[in-house]
Amino acid sequence: MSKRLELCLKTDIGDLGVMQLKRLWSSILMQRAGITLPSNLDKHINQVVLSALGLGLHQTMQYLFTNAPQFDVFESWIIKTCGRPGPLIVNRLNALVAATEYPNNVKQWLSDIESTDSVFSKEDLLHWNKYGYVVLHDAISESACLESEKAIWDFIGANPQDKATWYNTNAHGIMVELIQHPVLDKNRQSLRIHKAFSQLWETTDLWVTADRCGFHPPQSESYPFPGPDLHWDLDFNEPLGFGTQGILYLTDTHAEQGALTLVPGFHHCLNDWLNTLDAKQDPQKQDLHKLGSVPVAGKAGDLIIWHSFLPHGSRPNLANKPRIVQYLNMLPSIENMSG
Ligand SMILES: O=C(O)CCC(=O)C(=O)O
Repeated sequence: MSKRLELCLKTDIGDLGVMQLKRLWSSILMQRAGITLPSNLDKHINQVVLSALGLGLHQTMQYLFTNAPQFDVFESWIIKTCGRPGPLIVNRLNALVAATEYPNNVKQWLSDIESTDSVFSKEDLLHWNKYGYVVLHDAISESACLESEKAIWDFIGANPQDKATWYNTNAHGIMVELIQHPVLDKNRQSLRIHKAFSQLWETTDLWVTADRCGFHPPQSESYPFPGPDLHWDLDFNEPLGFGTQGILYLTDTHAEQGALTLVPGFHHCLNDWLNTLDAKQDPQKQDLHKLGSVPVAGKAGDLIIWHSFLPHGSRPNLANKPRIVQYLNMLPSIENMSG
């Protein structure tokens, strides 16, 4: 094997000084060359590193698989795509990877978040426990909603006043591959949102993901609902641990405007329900609406966070305006494997 195709150490670094990044790069190039590695190798920490840098998972995989760059070229691509990571991020990531104590600036930052007021009330948390989802109102300001919405219209090259431009955009189904944008980053850095997730995860030591956006125009005869319908983003061949997912409505969203749809309370039933299926029945291919799906309407600025055990998806948009969203989630530093 050439030197280039060896799995790097987690402590190997390049110009950005970020541990684990070179190992991630080497593992992808090895897989590209047909070398089999354990399917879950470094899965969680790799996701944390990419999130910390502000890179999408799919975006990065696609770049590496297509270009098979040298490591220094990969780092230049990162700088061009989302900028050079600041010292707080690099220090925090490296302490995590090396399993050393966080430096004081990181500890102080986390403790400042810890000491801010709760954003979810007792009732909100009871709702979360019972139904497996909760809505954070005013997660971002009205102006942030408007700016984010505009960024999405501009990216897809469509005009809010001209319905004819809402279709045949560069969206993939209802997904828009816009990840790096100052206003989207600002939303991701919201203290209120960080506090919300930390109340659910019971830790402030979380990393915000760099997710894409969504543009979901009304369906028509020539544009049927492209999905996604109810599903899980879980790998049922692996042990299932607690996880969250989130969607930030950037415009008011009515129930029948393609609202997020989920099966409330199913986080309490998933394991028992899976045990009722025989080995040939794929959980993802069952009639999940029969389990009791409901749409969750919301206002611009509402962030809906749900337990990843809930079947969830969008629904047909029967209104006359598109649904416009930013996907936004947080991950813990250390993977939590208790359901
Ligand atoms: O866009 C939606 O309403 C559903 C999102 C979804 O299915 C997902 O995040 O996995």
